[in-house]
Amino acid sequence: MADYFVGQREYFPNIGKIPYEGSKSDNPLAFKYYDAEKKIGGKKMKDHLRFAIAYWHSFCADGSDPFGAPTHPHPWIIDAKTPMEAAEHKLDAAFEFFTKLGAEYYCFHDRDLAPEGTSPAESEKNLQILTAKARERQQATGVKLLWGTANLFSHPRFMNGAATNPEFKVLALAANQVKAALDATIALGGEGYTFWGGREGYMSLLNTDLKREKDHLAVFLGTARDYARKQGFKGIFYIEPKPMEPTKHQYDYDVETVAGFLRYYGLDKDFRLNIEANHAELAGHDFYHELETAAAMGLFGSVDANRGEPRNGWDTDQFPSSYYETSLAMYAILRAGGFTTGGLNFVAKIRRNSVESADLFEAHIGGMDTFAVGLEVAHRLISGGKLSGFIKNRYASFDSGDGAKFEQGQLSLEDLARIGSDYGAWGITSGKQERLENILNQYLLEL
Ligand code: XUL
Repeated sequence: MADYFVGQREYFPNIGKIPYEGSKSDNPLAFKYYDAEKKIGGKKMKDHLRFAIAYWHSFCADGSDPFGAPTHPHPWIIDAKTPMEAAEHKLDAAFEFFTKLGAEYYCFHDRDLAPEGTSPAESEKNLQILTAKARERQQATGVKLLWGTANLFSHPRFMNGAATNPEFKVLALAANQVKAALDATIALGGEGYTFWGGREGYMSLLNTDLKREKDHLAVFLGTARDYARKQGFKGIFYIEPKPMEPTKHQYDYDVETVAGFLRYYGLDKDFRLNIEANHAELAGHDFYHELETAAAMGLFGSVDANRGEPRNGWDTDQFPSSYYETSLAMYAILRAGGFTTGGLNFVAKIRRNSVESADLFEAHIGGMDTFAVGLEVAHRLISGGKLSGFIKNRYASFDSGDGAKFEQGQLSLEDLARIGSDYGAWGITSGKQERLENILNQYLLEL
C-alpha cells in the first residue's frame, strides 16, 4: 500500500507508518499482535480480517454529545474556506490515516464524503466531485471501499423515517439520495452497500401503520437493488440490524427479525447481514449469538466492529478490547467461511476526552490487535477440533438410523410416537459447558 501524505500537507505529522513490533513492545504506536502478512491457516491476517475505517466516526465525529460542545477540532476543517474544501482536506487526512495505519478498506455515508447542497441536484454534484477525488486517492494508495451507504437519518426531513416515512415525498427524497450514493459506491468499486435503518421504525404505534411501513421498506430496498444491478453492481447489499435508538423500535431489530423480513419479502438472494457488536448487545444478545444465527441461515455478510458498555444500554460505539469476545466472534466468522465481500469495519469512536491525534491511531491499533488475537485463538480452536468434535458427538444420534430418517423428513408423527413409546434407553448426557469454557480459556492463554 502506497503512503499518501508525501507531497501534500501532513495531518498526523508526528506519526509514521504503524509497525508490527510484537507483544513485548512498549510502543503505543505499534501493533502487538496484528502482523498483516503473517499467515494463519494459509491466509494472511490482513486477508482474514479485512479491516475498514468508518469515515463518519473517525473523520466527522467531533466529540460533541447531547450535553456538550465539540472537543475534537479537526485540523482539516479549521482552515478550509468552504465546506467543499473542508471535505477535500478531510479526504486527504483520511487517506493519510488509512495508509499510515495499514487499513486496506474504508466505509462512508454520502454526507460524510460530501456536504449536503441547497438542492438534491447540488448534493449529488457535491458527491460526484468528492467521489472523483476519492477515486484518485484510492488509485494512488490501493485503499479500497468496503461499502458505501446513504445517511437517511440526520436531516430533519427524516424525523419520521426515510423508506418508512408516512409522506411519499420524503420517501422519494430518500430514493434520490440512495441512487446517488449507489452511483458513488459503484464508481469507487465498493464491494458492498449497506442499509442501516436508523429511523425506519416508530416512536409510537398510536400514529403508525406498521404493516404499511414494512411493506414500503421492502419495496424501497427492492427498487434500490434493481437499480444497482442495472448499473452493473455485483456486490452484496447489507442490512444492519439494530433494535432501537434513535427510534423506540427499529424494524431491523436483530438478525432473526431481519432474516424473517428478507425471506418474507423475497430479498434474501441479494441481501446479507452487517452485524454490529454493540447493536447485538442492545437487542439483548451477544455478538457471538448474532454471528452464529446469521451464519446458520446463510446470511452472514460483514461486521461493524466495536463494543458497548454492558451496563449503559445505549450505543456507545467503543473500540473492541475484549479478547474473549473477539475470539468467539472470529470463531463464528471462520466457521461461516470467513469474509468474502465483507470485512471488519470499525464503527467505533474515540471518547470525548481522547483529544490527542495519536488517540485515533491508538484506538484502531488496539481494535486491530484485539481482532488479531481473536483470529489466532479461533483458528487454533478450530484446528484443535475439541469444540466441534464435542458438538458433532452430541448430535450423533441423528447421523444414522431413525435419527437420520427424521432429519430427512421420512418419519411421520405416528412413526416418532412408536419409537418413543417406551421409557427404555435414552441418554442423560452432560452438556459439559464448564469443561468447554475451560478449554476456551486454555486456548486464550496459550497465545
Ligand atoms: C448506527 C450505526 C451506523 C451504521 C451506518 O448505530 O451503526 O453507523 O453502521 O449507517
